[in-house]
Amino acid sequence: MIGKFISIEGIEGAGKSTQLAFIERYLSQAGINVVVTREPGGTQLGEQVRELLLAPREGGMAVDTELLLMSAARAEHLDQVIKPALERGDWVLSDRFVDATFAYQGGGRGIATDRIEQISAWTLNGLQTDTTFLFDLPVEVGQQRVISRKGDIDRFEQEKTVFFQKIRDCYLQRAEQEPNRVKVIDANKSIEEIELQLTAILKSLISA
Ligand code: Z5A
Repeated sequence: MIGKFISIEGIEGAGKSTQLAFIERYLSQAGINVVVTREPGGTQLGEQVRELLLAPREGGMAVDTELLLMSAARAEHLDQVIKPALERGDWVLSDRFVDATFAYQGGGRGIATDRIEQISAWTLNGLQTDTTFLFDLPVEVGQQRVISRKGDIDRFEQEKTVFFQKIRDCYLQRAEQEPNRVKVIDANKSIEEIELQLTAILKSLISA
């Protein structure tokens, strides 16, 4: 595989979608073919699974069901989109990938890390992102941004502050464990300041 694989992570309202467009533009201007995608989703089947996962539902969803549906959507995404793109030499830019499973289903829902490691080893089969941008900011700031934005609230956005605090902690722990792969971006800054942080990392990724 010769393309590079980038994912963007963070709690809700961290500004991932906003900066995804900037990263795509930056890479395209550098002459790189970039495939922009997202999880859960990215394929026809994956988008259907996304709808199941995000729709608010009375009685909730068993945490193992949530983990397995996220993983099933990922298996399809890898097979149909990510691996073919990397094999062509394109770069892949995904709004969330496996770190979200460790943070949300592990940190947030409390599923044991070794269980998530097992299913991830099966699904990923050795593939991992080259770089993951972790957009970090206080939970309350992210929540405020989501409230200010108009639109329906999904099943995850209905969760309380403590849930997102556990997710943030888990993400930061992963960044500490894998500093070469997971790059922490201070997302509690202006859009322009965040772009500067991203540019520095993107430059070194392109020249690597
Ligand atoms: N999930 C999971 O549990 N397990 C998994 O394995 C995977 C996912 C893959 C869907 O994700 C849900 O799936 C997600 C985790 C779960 N649930 N949650 N929460 P998603 O990525 O589609 O949904 P999201 O995280 O809720 O996205 P979001 O709320 O749209 O956040 P965002 O993309 O990071 O933020 P944004 O839309 O770019 O910005 C939010 C607002 O802030 C918007 O009005 C912007 O204009 C504004 N903004 C952006 N940047 C700034 C700055 N710098 N300053 C001020 N205002 C800003």
